[in-house]
Amino acid sequence: MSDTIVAAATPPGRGGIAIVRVSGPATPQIGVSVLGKLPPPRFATAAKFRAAAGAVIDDGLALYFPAPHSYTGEHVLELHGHGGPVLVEALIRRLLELGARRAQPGEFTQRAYLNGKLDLAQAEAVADLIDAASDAAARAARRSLEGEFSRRVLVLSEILGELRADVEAGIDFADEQIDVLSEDSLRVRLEEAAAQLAALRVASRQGRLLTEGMTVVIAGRPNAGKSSLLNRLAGHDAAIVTTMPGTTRDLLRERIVLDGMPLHVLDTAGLRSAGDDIEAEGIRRARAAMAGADRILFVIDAAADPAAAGYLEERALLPPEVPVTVVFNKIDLTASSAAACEPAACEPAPAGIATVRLSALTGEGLDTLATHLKACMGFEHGGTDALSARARHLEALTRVDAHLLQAAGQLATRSAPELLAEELKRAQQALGEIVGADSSDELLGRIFARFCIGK
Ligand SMILES: Nc1nc2c(ncn2[C@@H]2O[C@H](COP(=O)(O)OP(=O)(O)OP(=O)(O)O)[C@@H](O)[C@H]2O)c(=O)[nH]1
Ligand SMILES: [Mg+2]
Repeated sequence: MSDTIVAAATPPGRGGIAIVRVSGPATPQIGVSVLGKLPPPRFATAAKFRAAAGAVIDDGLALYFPAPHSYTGEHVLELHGHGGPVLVEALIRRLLELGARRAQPGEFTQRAYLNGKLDLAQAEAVADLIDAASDAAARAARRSLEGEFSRRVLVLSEILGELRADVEAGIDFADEQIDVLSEDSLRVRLEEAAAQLAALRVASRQGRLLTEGMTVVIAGRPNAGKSSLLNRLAGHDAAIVTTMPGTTRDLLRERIVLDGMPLHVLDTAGLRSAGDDIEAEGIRRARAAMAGADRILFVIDAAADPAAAGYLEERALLPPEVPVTVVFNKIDLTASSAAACEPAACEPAPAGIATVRLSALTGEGLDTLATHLKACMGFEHGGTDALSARARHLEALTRVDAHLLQAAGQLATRSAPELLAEELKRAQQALGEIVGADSSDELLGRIFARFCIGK
């Protein structure tokens, strides 16, 4: 089907060893030409890598993996040579001369996917594993790569498939007065599927936070210390801080890695009735940012507003589905510091809301905030349940959820079984997109372009 591709599998630059990898139908001939003969399958064999005229380009180990027992499912040859960029390039040029072409980013993994070695979610997990910025993210990626995510998607799809088959059988035998929709077992099975979906969504949402990073929006009244908190988290003066309320007008984004945990932190304009059009636009942007956040840090000036009235007034206007942590800032100005704060002596925390007390000025309490954010991401437990997942997976799962809700509604109102079957079918299709049951070239292009060359 395909060309034979070549790329360095190790990163560019100097190193102990560099690995050049070849995959495709012409691999055996290319191997013979460059090595003299093919090494026995899967045995590391010392060899000289030769130019056309017989001169030695480099020497090292050669490994041959005949199809289909290789990473890509094709014939693969790995040449392990000395880790010098000039040697690597000379070797690649020699392999190009023998008929290979340079691989595109992710092309080895794309071939593994096309040859059925991995499904799409697993292929994406390969990239997540390579990009993992923390142990927890790496563990989540490994679990997805091993197929746990895909397995759970497929199990769910099977359950829905069986349900649909039963509903459709009911349609076919409608003459015989079997009222499928009245059957309690259908409802129970649908509920069971919905419960499995809910668990899968939790695990993958957590995985996405670990790999793509949690988006945290800092919001609150003017002058509460939002920009000071951003600067403290970023470790540099990203935002302008002044004593004047209304200093921040626009959104400010910082990408921060907190103990290996990726965070996208957004500073926003203080929420109040705007003084002018610029501020009004800033506040509109602040609200839009909050709606797209994984968590809102609502900053309170603990000295000026110990009862968090600013939050309580604003509460009804915050996006209802986004969790909030109320951050009492400026505790250096209050009598009780974070450490000395007895729960009973603290300001009454708004009921049911997580609170953290800190001083953006002195840095006190920042570690508590970090621990809190890590706990929110499931980072503390090493993300033991997390499955690395992408935004596109979550979006598909959300659609599955919507179809199951529709299906449950149809079951409850005993509407036409055809409608119920259709919802189940659409739910299954959305699940299929995750593992790549029928994925478009455009989607594949987008996914694999994000890989490094040589993977
Ligand atoms: N004492 C003390 N002052 C602080 C603390 N955090 C911020 N400030 C001061 O509070 C004032 C406002 O801080 P900013 O960070 O600009 O507040 P903001 O919430 O971004 O304000 P706007 O952008 O106007 O909405 C500045 O004078 C800061 O130095 C703190 O923890 N302790
Ligand atoms: Mg500000």
